[in-house]
Amino acid sequence: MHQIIQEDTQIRAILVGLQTRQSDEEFGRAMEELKELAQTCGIETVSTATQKAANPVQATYIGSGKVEEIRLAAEMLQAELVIFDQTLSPMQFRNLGKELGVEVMDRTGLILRIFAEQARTREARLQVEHAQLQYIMPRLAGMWTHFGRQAGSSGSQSNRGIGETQLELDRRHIERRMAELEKELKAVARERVTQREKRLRAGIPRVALVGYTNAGKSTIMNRMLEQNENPDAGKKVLEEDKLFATLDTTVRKIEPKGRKPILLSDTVGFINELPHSLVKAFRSTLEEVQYADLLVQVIDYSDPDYRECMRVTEDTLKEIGAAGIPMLYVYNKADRVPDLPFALPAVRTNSIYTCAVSGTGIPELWDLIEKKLQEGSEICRFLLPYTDGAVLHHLQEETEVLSTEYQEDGTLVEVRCKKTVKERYERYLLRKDQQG
Ligand SMILES: Nc1nc2c(ncn2[C@@H]2O[C@H](COP(=O)(O)OP(=O)(O)OP(=O)(O)O)[C@@H](O)[C@H]2O)c(=O)[nH]1
Ligand SMILES: [Mg+2]
Repeated sequence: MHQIIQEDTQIRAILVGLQTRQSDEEFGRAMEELKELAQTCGIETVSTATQKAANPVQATYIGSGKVEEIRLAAEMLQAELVIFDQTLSPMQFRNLGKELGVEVMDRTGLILRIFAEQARTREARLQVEHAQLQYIMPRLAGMWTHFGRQAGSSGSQSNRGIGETQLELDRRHIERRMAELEKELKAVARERVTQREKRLRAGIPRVALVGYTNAGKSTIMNRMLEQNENPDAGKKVLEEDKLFATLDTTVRKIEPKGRKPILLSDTVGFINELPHSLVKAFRSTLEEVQYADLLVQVIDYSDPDYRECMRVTEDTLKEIGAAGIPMLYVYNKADRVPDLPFALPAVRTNSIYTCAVSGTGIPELWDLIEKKLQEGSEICRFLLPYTDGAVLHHLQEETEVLSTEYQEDGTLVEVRCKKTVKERYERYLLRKDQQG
């Protein structure tokens, strides 16, 4: 077998930011995040260029003087790539590529590339490829790109200066591939729906970990898995100091000793201005969040910008139709905050401060989750006629049965259940005055 010895192939890039409405501080942080995104992709930042302007220039995003300055810098610093902080229009892409003479990328392209590199499961791969193709389509003419190759287009390097025929061929090729992907994605989503329905019927509450990327969601998932009565029941998930370490939703049943089981899911992290095509592509995996009984928002409390991250998380939740689900706040990485005025874990009604790496606060988080889940449910009594045996069976699967009594006119069951379940079985419900 051959072993391919790779040279150090870190790509050298110049980052470009245009400060329009943001404050200096906001802009600085956005540029810092851009650098981190590049680093996640194995791209080395050799220089950063910024400009202040009320609006982007329509043709080239930044002013022509700045373009020239960057072109010279790229030459001098031997940069092969220039990355822009905002999504460029297809025209800006084309023009900048021509004028700079090196590869051009924008923030969306960068995020898509990270997703492509990290995608592990078949579904994530399909979703990312679809989002990439959607992004490439209108930009085909101006790209000579890594994407072409990754996404299976026949374009790649040849995109530069190619004739219309080649472009047309590429376009048709991409359209065909996108249709194929959509078909496959539908099939995978159907499989997942069946699995979810099975779990739904089992009546186990579903809790989803959500939050900004790198906040510590997967670490918390792993600490909670360690509390499993049967440690083999839940394989660990990947936790890593990296943006978008998690792309796939993992659902695990956790049954800690002396506690009720829950279904816990770990999901993809959010980021400011997550490309829309990605949100759309990931919508089906994020359904686990949409159907959760409780959301646990994990926050990197050591990030000075954590409030902004919370805003982004909540906006994204709205976008995927998961607003209005009860939520707990976990202020994680509290160990990295100097001079905390309280001891860990400081438990509040709706929040807790944790250090997930050491496991500080995890048992208390369990307590909070249990309490919160109970809040959303109530104790009801149903009288089910013996002729409706199947209904009794469903009810037992969907609720937590507290007692069962066989009476003359049917089975009297007392259960703890969610409001939606109560409404569904309303006709069997015993009113308060019948409950004596
Ligand atoms: N100091 C400290 N580090 C932590 C804590 N929790 C997590 N980390 C570290 O933060 C990094 C990211 O953790 P993950 O659990 O992968 O974060 P995530 O939210 O799942 O991130 P994505 O999947 O990339 O969105 C890892 O290197 C963890 O070891 C904590 O409480 N304190
Ligand atoms: Mg993760």
